[in-house]
Amino acid sequence: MTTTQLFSKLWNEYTERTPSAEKIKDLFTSKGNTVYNDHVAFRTFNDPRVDIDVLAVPFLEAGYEECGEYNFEKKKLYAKHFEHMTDKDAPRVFISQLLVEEFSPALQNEVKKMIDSIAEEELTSDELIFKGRLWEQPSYEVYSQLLEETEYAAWLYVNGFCSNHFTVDVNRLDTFSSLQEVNDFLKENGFKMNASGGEIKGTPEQLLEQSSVLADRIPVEFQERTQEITSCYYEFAFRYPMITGELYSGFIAGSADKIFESTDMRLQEA
Ligand code: OOG
Ligand code: NI
Repeated sequence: MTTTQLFSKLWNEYTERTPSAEKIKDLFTSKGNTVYNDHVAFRTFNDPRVDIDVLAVPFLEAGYEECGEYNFEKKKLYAKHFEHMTDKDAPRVFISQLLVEEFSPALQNEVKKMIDSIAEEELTSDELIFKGRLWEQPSYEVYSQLLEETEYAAWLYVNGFCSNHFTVDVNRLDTFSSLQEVNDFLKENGFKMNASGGEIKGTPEQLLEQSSVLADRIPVEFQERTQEITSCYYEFAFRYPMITGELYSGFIAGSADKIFESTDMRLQEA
């Protein structure tokens, strides 16, 4: 698959689960902007059958290379980011994985059950990123138990493998010149921002400012009952130039730590 095909397939599938993203993109377009993506992100477990390196395969095949790694000690996550070697318009890719062995035996067992139930042909398809949930209908009880230990695992249990957010490249918007302006515009239009750690994460000195809306909610049919659960969210990134004059291209772990919380059900009512 070419890079363009890859991201248009991901976008179609993402906006089905995240109608707010399509609405926000249309709002920007209607104001005269062309919307480019700064990056797209994925979540997974560190089991070698589905880890970062497995999810990265379609991107590596499309011409991406590994560019940075990040550790999240408190959330017990590890992440890598990838960039396209030649196509400067291709979005960065951010993939994180949960360090499963650092959690309770009960959680480790649930994760093992999820991955054990994925069919062999799915595991070897190089297309896990499009597949969503590949295990049995979730149980609300299991979901709640996972949520007590880590929101990340609970979210993955329900949503499976998918792009958990696209990110607007704010530098390339024509009618906005700062992230604050973008946030004000989103709030005027009724969208709720993730305020964990402040609405704008990062500073000009760190060369990257980020914000995101709270994740959409979609009805999930659990074994016990149907319940609304967070799906995915939309992010906004503004990058500053380094001394070389080129825009900073990495991520900031301290900011990412708070961006992860955009899917946290417990922020929704706050
Ligand atoms: C990723 C959160 C981190 C960023 O841009 O720093 C991130 C996630 O929610 O899976 O996207
Ligand atoms: Ni992001």
